Amino acid sequence: MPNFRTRFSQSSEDQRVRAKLFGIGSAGCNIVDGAQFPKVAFSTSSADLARSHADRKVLVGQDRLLGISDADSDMMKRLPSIVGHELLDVFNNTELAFIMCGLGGVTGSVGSRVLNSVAKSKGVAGIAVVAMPFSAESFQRREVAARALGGLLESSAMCVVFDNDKLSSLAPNLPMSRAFGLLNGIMIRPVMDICATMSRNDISVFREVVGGSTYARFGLGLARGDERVQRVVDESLSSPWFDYDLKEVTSAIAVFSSADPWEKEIDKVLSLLESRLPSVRILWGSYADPNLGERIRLSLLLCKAK
Ligand SMILES: Nc1nc2c(ncn2[C@@H]2O[C@H](COP(=O)(O)OP(=O)(O)OP(=O)(O)O)[C@@H](O)[C@H]2O)c(=O)[nH]1
Ligand SMILES: [Mg+2]
Repeated sequence: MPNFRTRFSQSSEDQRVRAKLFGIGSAGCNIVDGAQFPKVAFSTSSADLARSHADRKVLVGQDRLLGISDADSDMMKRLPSIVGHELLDVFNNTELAFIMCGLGGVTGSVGSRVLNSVAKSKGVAGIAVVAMPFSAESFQRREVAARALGGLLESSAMCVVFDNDKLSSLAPNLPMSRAFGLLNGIMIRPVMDICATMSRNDISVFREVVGGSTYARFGLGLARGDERVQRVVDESLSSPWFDYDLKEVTSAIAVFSSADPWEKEIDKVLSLLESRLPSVRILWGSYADPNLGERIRLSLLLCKAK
């Protein structure tokens, strides 16, 4: 099958996709906190919500005033009957829901699946963006995370997975708290880039391109100077999260940005990507980011079958 490019429709600001971020559990609330999008923080712990700057905060628990920091999974499974209307309302005026958390604890692992299912039932495209625990965390956490991931792959339109262990190749010897801060910034990047380029009309093409291969990983390239096109592609494809044969990739979402995007440069980037990703359908977009100065940036989500 030859490569096939599809561009996000270039529409006006008022046609932009209405995206909302959902941070679930302690990690999820941290991940979404800095992002400039409508956001909902959702937790069993009132401490998570107290720290959060989200527009809307949902405390889940039988006693919603006091909050519950030790979530129990039976309670989370009954979530819709407990916070019913609020759980449905949070998806109003939304076409794209980014459901973000660290897997391995109870709140994020169970809550992300529940929210994804509610999004699906409301016809909202749910993109789960999740971190898998470090190996240094307990075996039990990794087991919980692996099970939760299976559920998310079933229920989401796409599930972007960040394995925490791979962070060590990007930033070795970082203390855990700094590593999480770094990861939070990386996890929000594809969200920002998709939202900057995608319009409401693109939801159906997004679903079509991503198709059944809902399992995605992320690579980022940033380059300046001579050969910046070649280097931005090389850097994005050398992401520590692309630790499998690129021949397995079935579709890709590529977002190019620079201070003043230039069609010829974008075309070169796409041609290079196509030469490295045989038989891949690429959904792509571009936008101007004046903060980049002389640099160009490529955000790449590679999708493959589960
Ligand atoms: N990216 C990121 N990951 C984190 C952060 N804090 C913890 N994690 C990861 O996320 C996993 C889940 O941890 P929490 O978010 O604390 O768990 P929770 O969803 O609140 O669940 P419970 O507290 O058990 O109900 C951990 O095992 C870590 O691997 C963070 O600030 N950012
Ligand atoms: Mg927690």
